[in-house]
Amino acid sequence: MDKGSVENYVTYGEIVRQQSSWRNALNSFSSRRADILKLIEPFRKRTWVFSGCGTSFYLAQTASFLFKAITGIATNVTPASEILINSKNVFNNPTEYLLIVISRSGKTTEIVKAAELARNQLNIPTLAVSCNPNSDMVVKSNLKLTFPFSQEESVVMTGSFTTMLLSITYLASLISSNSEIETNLWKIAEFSATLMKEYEPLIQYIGNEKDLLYFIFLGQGSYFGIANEAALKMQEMSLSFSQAYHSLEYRHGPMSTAEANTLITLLLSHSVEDYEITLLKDLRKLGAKLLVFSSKSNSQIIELTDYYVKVPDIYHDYLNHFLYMPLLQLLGYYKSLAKNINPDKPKNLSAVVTLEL
Ligand code: F1P
Repeated sequence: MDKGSVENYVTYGEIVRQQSSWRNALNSFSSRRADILKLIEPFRKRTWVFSGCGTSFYLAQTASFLFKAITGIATNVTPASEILINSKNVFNNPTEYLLIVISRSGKTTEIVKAAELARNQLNIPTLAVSCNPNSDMVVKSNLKLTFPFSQEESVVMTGSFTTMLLSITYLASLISSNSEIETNLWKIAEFSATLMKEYEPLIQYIGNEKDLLYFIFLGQGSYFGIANEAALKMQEMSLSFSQAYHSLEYRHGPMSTAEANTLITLLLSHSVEDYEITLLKDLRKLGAKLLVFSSKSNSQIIELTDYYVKVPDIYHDYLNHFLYMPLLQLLGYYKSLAKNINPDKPKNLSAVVTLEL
């Protein structure tokens, strides 16, 4: 497939423009820095419960883990549907909560209803994170974290995922006065754009591998949400069978289905790398193809894997997500093109999923 037709899809444009969305968001936040901090101040002692649906739920998983790691504030994570169906279990102790409602559109039924339930019946304030500042979910929320964003036309969420994650990470850096993370957030766009150019040919090559039919994504900690989101991108765009697990969980049963047609993508973290290298050795024996994302140059990893994406070793487990995710989105994208599927029009999906209640 020639480059011209590759770039014809809306989804592609939205994947490659995301770094400029991050810069726009940071510019906007930095001009409101003091105001944002002032608004958040009264909620520091609460448990922050991150919630969303689909991509926004996987974002909540990553954000919940990262936010706690950066700020030390207690967090929890739940799909919005659980707040509707099992609210007593989600909010199950006398702790004071803040509910963080995440939604690109601000219109998905479950998250809109969860926010209403929290505010109106449980007396729990909400912080809305969204790409649509005019949505009811945002307008009615007690607190808002919004930013300038050219709305995505594509059904699948790409730049919206990373830009909302960046917003939450920025907020965490402000709350914890972590100037290193804040400074690095400004640099990450350039690194990510460079990395995308460097590795896009490899990702396209893997996407074109006709024999690869099944896709597994593995990650620990904050990378688990990224693994889930990578699996969802692969499903939505290329209609391929894909799953995600906590990396070491994969050995406890799921690996029995691995075969030569399987691509296992391992998102390596700093903190548990020794365990993960042992895992890699086990995965090597399965006969599947391996793709590893890592921020360390490790000859052992290189020997053990088929494909290797090496990201700069400066951001560690706080910011590597912004280097991994755009390439993982491209993997789903290129697989869809290889299967002659239109990535802009996922089967059975619409840009906003609503429930008739
Ligand atoms: C969430 C969501 C996405 C999905 C599709 C439809 O929307 O379900 O996860 O990929 O785009 O919408 P939102 O609540 O973030 O707008």
